[in-house]
Amino acid sequence: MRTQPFEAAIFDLDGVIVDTAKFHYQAWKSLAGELGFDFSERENEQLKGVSRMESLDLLLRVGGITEMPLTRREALANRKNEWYKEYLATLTPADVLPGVRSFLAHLRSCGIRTAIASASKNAPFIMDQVNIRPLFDAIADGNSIVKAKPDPEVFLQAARQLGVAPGACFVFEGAAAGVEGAIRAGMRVVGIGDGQQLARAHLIINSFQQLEPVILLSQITVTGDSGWGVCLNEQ
Ligand code: B16
Repeated sequence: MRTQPFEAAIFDLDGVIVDTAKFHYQAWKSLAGELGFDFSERENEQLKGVSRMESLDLLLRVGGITEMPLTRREALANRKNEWYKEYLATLTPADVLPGVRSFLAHLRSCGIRTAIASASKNAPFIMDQVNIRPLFDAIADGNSIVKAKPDPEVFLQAARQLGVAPGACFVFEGAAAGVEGAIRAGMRVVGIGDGQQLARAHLIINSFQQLEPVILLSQITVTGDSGWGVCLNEQ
């Protein structure tokens, strides 16, 4: 059994650092209402981590709308984003999820580099609202990538900015699309949240309060010479 060197931690933003997932849902639900159909929380799960325009297409599919000109779709996506930004404007530093700040501070005190990997174009605004920029060495987000999760681009870009090899990165993800993207990037993934949705993650925890960073990381060991057979340590 061998342990991979661990040099960097890459974090999803929405639903992992701040619970903006609920704001996305409220804004998409309002848009669905205007278009004349209902949109459930279960249906919203598939939108998590994917880009704004792909989210709109998924929403329209729920409403049985398959054909719509691009200009109209862009107008709808902008409308949703305006509502979403109104919610974001209410965020304060107190909205950072429990345990996140101390987890990040602990990692950084151990010399671990940290980055955000988010599909969101609103990531810089959210980070400023809750004042977490000083906790990160790099930001890869929806403004700098072409392909959204589950493509690995955002994770690879974050690792490149940090100057760390993908295999030395841990990703902390709250969405299935992100877990998939991180795996494709050749990184180890800790899923934060629903075990069923995040089943492909190497380890799943409920929140950063659940485990001390050192204990968490000592529990993850990589086995074998090929692939990522991550398992919980016996001891
Ligand atoms: P925006 P993440 C993702 O952020 C969200 O999970 C996803 O629901 C959203 O559609 C996407 O960002 C784009 O966000 O509309 O703000 O550009 O989870 O990758 O941090």
